[in-house]
Amino acid sequence: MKRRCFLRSALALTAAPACQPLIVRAASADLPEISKSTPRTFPQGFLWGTATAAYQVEGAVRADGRGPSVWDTFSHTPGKTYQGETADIADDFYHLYKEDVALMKELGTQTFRFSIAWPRVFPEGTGRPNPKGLDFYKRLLDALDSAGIAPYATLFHWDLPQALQDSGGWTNIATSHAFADYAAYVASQLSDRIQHWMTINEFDSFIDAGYATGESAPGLKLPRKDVMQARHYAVLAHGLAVQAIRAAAKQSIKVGLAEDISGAMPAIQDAAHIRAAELAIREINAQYITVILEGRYTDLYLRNLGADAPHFTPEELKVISSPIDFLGINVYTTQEASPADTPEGFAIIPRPASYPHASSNWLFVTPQALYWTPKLVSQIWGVKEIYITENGYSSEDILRPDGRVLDTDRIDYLRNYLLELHRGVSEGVPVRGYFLWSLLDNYEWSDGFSKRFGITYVDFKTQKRTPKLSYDFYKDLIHTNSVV
Ligand code: GBH
Repeated sequence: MKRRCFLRSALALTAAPACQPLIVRAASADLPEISKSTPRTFPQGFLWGTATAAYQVEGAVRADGRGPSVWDTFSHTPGKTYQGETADIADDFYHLYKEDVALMKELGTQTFRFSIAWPRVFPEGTGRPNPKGLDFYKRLLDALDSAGIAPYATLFHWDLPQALQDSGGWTNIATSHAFADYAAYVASQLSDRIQHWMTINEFDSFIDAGYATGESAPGLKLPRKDVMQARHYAVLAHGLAVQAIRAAAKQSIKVGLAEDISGAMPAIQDAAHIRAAELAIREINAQYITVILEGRYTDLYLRNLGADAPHFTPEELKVISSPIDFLGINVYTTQEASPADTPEGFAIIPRPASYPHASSNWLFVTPQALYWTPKLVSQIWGVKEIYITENGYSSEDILRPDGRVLDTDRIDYLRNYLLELHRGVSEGVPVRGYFLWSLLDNYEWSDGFSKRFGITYVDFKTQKRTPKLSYDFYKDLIHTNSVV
């Protein structure tokens, strides 16, 4: 490509026709020698996928007997979400799933992570199942099957049936048992077609944000003691569901969960900082992944909580730590740890104000998170099978008059993160697959539609899908199984 052409189009976004080649994807055979000579190739069989969640994409909130969830209530309450936006329609994935599976097929992904909406299957949370609700997932599985894409299903991605919230939601142990019953039922119906199951997605986002800060559904601000108990009932629900899924399964299946582990990485790479990051990960996640993998709350966690510590029994801790087959971790960002002369033995370094972030201001750009988080997790707990169940970037995407979305910042983010993932995998960190969040722009919870995470642009008025430049980037990456 001629340099003059590059400069001209870099200066003026509306490229002159002579510069068209700039945005035409090169066939891999045309790649310059330098790329060919330095491919960072992933192991054969490494799985590439995309991820979504029911409430964020499905829409059709009243179709076929679906009951209301806490997110319907929350998003319809004035002042709770960006411009009062709800996911009543979202991406209308409920009706357009075939088109979206075709997008996955074209992309070349081998896997798809989605969630099953509890209120579609049990509109009241418990009681009589609603076969029509489950039928949607059967249709989706049919479409995935014909496209040769393996399903990875999450049973709970924050859409708690409102009826359960009305009797206390996660502050009531009955919800943990209701979740296990729901999990058993779905596994009995779909385990012949789904091999990989995740119980729960990201505890912090529906417990701490839902019951303590009130930023997420159900939007409560309860006393600390109640929130600590809710945390305990949520991990208990996970453990009960692990057992229930295994008992109900019709074939040999694998059970795990998807957790946004609060990451920590060494601020600089020396032994003392690496040790500090290990201590930090274990302690900051004491209430969730640590108790799940160790079967006990850390002393420090219980001590710091004092009278607000949760009530629990040894039997419950056994259930919570039921063996899992794989660990899914959602990796967006991380924090830097350094050694400290305190009981914790580590300190988290406050972020400088100039720290770069995505369109979502919590999403600090830390490519090394994809190296350190899985590496430290496998080091601390000896986890043998890890999936990156989410990683992605919100960008101020613009649909240009020529119909393209040139999301170069997302490409840069993905390339840098995946180079770090490659570094870890090459060293033997047992990551088996990666799910990009997300296939589609979708309903970003309390941020409504204002934050776009997709590699496919969605016009929420017309439901038209437009693959972004990052879709082409990911497609090439999957085809070559390498980051270049
Ligand atoms: C995931 O959560 C979700 O699983 C997914 O549904 C979501 O769409 C996606 O990522 C993108 O957000 O207290 O201001 O620092 C992301 C995890 C979101 C958890 C932001 C922590 C912190 C907000 N996080 N949140 S803040």
